[in-house]
Amino acid sequence: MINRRKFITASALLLALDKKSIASSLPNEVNKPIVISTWDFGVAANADAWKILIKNGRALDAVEQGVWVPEADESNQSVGYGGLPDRDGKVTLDACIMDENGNIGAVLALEHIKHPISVARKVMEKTPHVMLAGDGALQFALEQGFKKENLLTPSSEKAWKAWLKTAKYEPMMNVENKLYDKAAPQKLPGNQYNHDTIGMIAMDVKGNLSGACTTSGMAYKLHGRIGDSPIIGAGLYIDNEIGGATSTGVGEEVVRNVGSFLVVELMRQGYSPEDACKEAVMRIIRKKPEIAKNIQVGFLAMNKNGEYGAYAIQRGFSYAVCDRMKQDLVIKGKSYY
Ligand code: SD4
Repeated sequence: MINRRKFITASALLLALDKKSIASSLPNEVNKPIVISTWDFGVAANADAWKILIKNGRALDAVEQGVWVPEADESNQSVGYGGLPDRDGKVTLDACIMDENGNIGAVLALEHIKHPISVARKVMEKTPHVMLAGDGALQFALEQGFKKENLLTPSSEKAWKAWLKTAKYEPMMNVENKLYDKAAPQKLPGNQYNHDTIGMIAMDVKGNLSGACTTSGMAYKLHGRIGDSPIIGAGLYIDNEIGGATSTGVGEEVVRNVGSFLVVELMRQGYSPEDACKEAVMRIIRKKPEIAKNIQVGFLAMNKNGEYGAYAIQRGFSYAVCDRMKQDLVIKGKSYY
């Protein structure tokens, strides 16, 4: 008679072997499709991206459609329609997009167009250029059939007018327990809820990566100021062999360090997504510790296996993940402080 314990051990072994062989024969040892994006509001954006990914759609279409959600959301005062204006009361939008073939498109300081990400895609697909700025970007958008709209909502206008009373430019970031009041951002002094770009990275069923990044930038910035978000390599970078990265926070520090490109290159050297994000954050801190103490910068990254991670200077950075396992996962990113 077969000893019961031996039998159990043997079946457990078989089971383990079986799982292993099943896993290695499955095409999705790689966690795909998958989409990740910055901040809690990424959940809603990911949900729209997922609708495309789950139907075997292209990652590029998924990221474009995904970031449409915060771009159109009037209550979101840091992306697209309803974004907080610059110090002259103008809503100027920055966005970029990058596909699996290294194609890129960006718009900088674009006014009056609700979905700058789609204009960025048109720049990528319909022009020999990679970036269009200001009036030229608007002219191009109108030629492409985009509608001219007023993007300054009454609540953003009110916040700007309140800010004008002191007109102090003090970018305060999403620091946990200090300023973050999602329920009523307009209640913050001078409306300092002036952050929260959406950066999104997706991998489709074919294993191709694309990314999008879109923002109204730092609230009450100088007219014409450009942050990291529309700058390929700074606010976003995709390398279809390695992975992708995106950033949020004070763009000047990200641009100085070519942050997203750095994160991808670190992953190329074997860093995990989280470690790569951490090292990029540490560069910022090491170079300018006095500045870094008082600002927020966060990086989010994904590699070709569908592994992801993030790291920020300050607490309070979160990101959203949507894959076959879970569709509305929000993860608190680790941070230096
Ligand atoms: C910028 N990086 O314009 C953007 C703003 C941002 O979270 O991400 N805030 O510098």
